[in-house]
Amino acid sequence: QEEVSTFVLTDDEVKTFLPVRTLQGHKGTHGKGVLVAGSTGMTGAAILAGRSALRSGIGLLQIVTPRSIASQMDLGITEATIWSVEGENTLGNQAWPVISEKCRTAQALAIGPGLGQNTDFIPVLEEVLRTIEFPVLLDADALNLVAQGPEILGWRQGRGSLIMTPHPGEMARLCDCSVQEIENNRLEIAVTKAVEWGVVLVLKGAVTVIASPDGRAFLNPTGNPGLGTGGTGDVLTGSILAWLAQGVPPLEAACLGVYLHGKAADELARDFGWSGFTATEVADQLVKARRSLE
Ligand code: NPW
Ligand code: AMP
Ligand code: MG
Repeated sequence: QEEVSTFVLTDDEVKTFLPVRTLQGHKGTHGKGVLVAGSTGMTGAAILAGRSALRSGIGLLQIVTPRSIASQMDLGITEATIWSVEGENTLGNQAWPVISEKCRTAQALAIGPGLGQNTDFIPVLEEVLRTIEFPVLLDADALNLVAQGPEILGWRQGRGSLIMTPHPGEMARLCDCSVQEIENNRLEIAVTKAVEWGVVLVLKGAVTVIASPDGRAFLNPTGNPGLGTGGTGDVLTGSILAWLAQGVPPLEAACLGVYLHGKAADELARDFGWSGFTATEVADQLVKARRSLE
């Protein structure tokens, strides 16, 4: 059995991943990201991811969401533009033309928070994997749809990079095994799958593992059990999307997102302890967590 090279993230290392701003920078140079998220009953997941992307400094955010929740999204996230897709309460194959159009001028794409699991969306995921040349992040229900046929990940080979952010439940579905098997062998499974699928794999949990397709693994020392509350994973997705859009390379963007997300929660824990802060507060704290590294 080969030994895995592991590294523990530190303030000093992670701060070197932060993008540098110039005096001339504007919303056009601070990164344009597309977020595909939300369905009836899960508007919150899309709003949380969007809010977090803004708190992580994205220049322009475009959200693709079903018509059924578009007006709620418009009110729930003032700064983003909302692009609605006709059809059901959950995005299906009609989403592709809208996503493809919005991606023409973007630098990063994230799909999944509160997406729902309409199997008509699977062909859209195939198109995304096959044709989008910049970094793509898959989370939540996008991962649950991939789990129905993980061979579609093969479409990505030789194209832009792919980042996946499963929690242990989603990872168990992707690997067709139990949550216990994942938890008993987190590091090795994360690295094996990152290499096999050729992706940056973020296996979330009490010590999140960020595994690189080259076989290295980074362990995240920040964060606390207060993060065990609805919506915090959606916040992580929005933050990584923003770092990708700002031009941070995929592995570094994943490390930066995970580290700052945990650091934000640790700062909240100073006031509140390990419970009772919300995903919205974690998103809003991200900006101070970043500031503390500069
Ligand atoms: P168990 O119970 O231990 O066997 P799901 P979801 C496991 C959206 N959201 N360690 C655990 O399994 C998301 O974006 C919307 C160990 C648990 O039962 C998705 O689109 C919100 N096990 C959708 O909801 C706010 C762990 O996984 C199961 C684990 C469904 O996502 C909430 C749960 O996972 C939510 O973000 C851990 N650390 N973590 C909104 N306001 O709109 C998870 N598990 O079934 O994939 O459900 O994560 O809630
Ligand atoms: P999700 O299940 O997708 O909402 O994601 C939950 C988020 O909370 C992930 O970023 C996890 O790493 C984080 N998290 C959950 N429980 C803990 C814990 N006990 N310690 C540190 N982070 C946690
Ligand atoms: Mg989640």
